[in-house]
Amino acid sequence: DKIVADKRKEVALKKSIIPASQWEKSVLFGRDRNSLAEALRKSETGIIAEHKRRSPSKSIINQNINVGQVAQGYNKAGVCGISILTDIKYFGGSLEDLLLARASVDIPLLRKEFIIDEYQLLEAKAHGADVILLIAAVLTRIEIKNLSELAQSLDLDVLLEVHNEEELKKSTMPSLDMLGVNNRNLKTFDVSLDTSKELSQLIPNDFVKVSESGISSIEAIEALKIFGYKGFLIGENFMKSVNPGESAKMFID
Ligand code: IGP
Repeated sequence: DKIVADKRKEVALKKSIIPASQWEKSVLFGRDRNSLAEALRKSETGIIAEHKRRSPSKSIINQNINVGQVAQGYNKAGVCGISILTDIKYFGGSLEDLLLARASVDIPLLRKEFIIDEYQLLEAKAHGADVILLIAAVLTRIEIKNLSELAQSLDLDVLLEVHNEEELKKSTMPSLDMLGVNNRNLKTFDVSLDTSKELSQLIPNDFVKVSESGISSIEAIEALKIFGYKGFLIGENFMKSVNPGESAKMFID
């Protein structure tokens, strides 16, 4: 709740400094669709690797590496896509990180952010994102509909994140590409892969299923695949290493 309240203030301030019309101009020159959902459908490994310097649950993870190098390392390892945290206050990320990653690799990039406003979708597109995250816990069904439809019109893939059955029921709709189950409870920070396993059979098959957070072994991925998961979002386990790309490579080779 605190993160979302801060995010609303941040977006209001940004809008007063750089109007949406400014980003709309750069969106005109944006990239064609580069679908993460498609990449995951075709992939055997399905790794989405994350750039995350710190988090509210773990404080500092890795402050000392260059986002461009991390992105290149992940790309070389053969990941399907890269998630870039752009929240400054709680995760130490920025839109500049997204831009720097974009300049370094061509594979799908996810803007990892607490999205509450259409303005952030224009920003995402203008900074080279291919995919946006929508978190069901902080949005109403109508907000999810409006944001996901706008994202689709901008050629952005949509990953919708849920943590329980109620959020899943509320948010299933055709304008989503991927359904992500967050194994971390954002209110208590408890992590359990059982969350993905329990919710898997409730996710309609037309969505690519992604399991997010707390994944730290190949065995865990193999177990999740049995439940129909095609995508695995991994942050901390790679970022805590001095060479995140090398760590990701061990999950792929
Ligand atoms: C990665 P982990 O446990 O591998 O570092 O988790 C990712 O799933 C996590 O960073 C995340 C997240 C979020 C962060 C999932 N959903 C929403 C911020 C906001």
